Amino acid sequence: MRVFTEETLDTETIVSELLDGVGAVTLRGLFTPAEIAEARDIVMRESDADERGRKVTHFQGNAEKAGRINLQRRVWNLLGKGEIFSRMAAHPAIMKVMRAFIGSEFIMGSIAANRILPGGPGQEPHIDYPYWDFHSPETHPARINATFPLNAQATIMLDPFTEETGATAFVPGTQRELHYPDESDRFFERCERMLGEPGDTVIFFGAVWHCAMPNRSSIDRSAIITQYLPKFVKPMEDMPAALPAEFVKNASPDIRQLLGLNYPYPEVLDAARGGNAEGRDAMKAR
Ligand SMILES: O=C(O)CCC(=O)C(=O)O
Ligand SMILES: [Fe+2]
Repeated sequence: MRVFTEETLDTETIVSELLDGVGAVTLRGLFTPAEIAEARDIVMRESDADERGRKVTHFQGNAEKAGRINLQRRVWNLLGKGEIFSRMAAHPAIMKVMRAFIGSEFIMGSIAANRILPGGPGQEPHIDYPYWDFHSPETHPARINATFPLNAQATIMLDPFTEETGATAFVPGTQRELHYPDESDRFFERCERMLGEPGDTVIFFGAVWHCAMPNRSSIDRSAIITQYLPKFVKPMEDMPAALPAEFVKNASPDIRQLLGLNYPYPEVLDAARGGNAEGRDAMKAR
């Protein structure tokens, strides 16, 4: 995986790496140790309080069957749980990459933490929202494909991501052919790992086959997992509904964009302000 810093950030190369290359890149040095420690403290506190692992999670069917789902815990709605998460979501380097990859008016579909406790289980190999149910391709449009992206993921590591701790596994290049991996794809024989240190940020196209892996170490493995989407894709989390009204009212322009507030549809058009609202002239007036 190629590594970029804010100084060497080259969005053209990153876009082609995500679409035509391995499907993932590392951004290094975006966050200070103090910022990572602050985020980690909140994630640990919130997930310690969820001892039974009662929050909804995804791609954990086997762990649920085995009664081990509490060793992998999610913390949802992070924007409401600390200002640090707004800073992470709207980091200028991440914003720059996302604008180039999924369009300047992109939104955020979800921001959550994924903590895998020592002994915790891995996930089913999968692809991410909105492709996450592509195991049933007939529910998607004819000829849908991955020549252009409908998703981008950012994983901000809060702990060392090693083979032992359960660093995310992925099969390089598999984003090029839109396909939900199955047994015959031999995912676990072919996969590589998204390795890194606390503070490293992996940006990947969610169409690449991937999954969290079991944590065989004695330390926790947590990350902030943010999903970014083109402006017209229905987000996974209803963030404006989950956040306090005050938060939404006082949100910065970048956070407003990420919350989808710049793109007002669906709207009750029968009750909307009259006059012309779309078209080149309307754009100019905005
Ligand atoms: O935590 C990880 O390593 C990956 C999580 C993931 O891919 C997901 O939940 O969709
Ligand atoms: Fe995923």
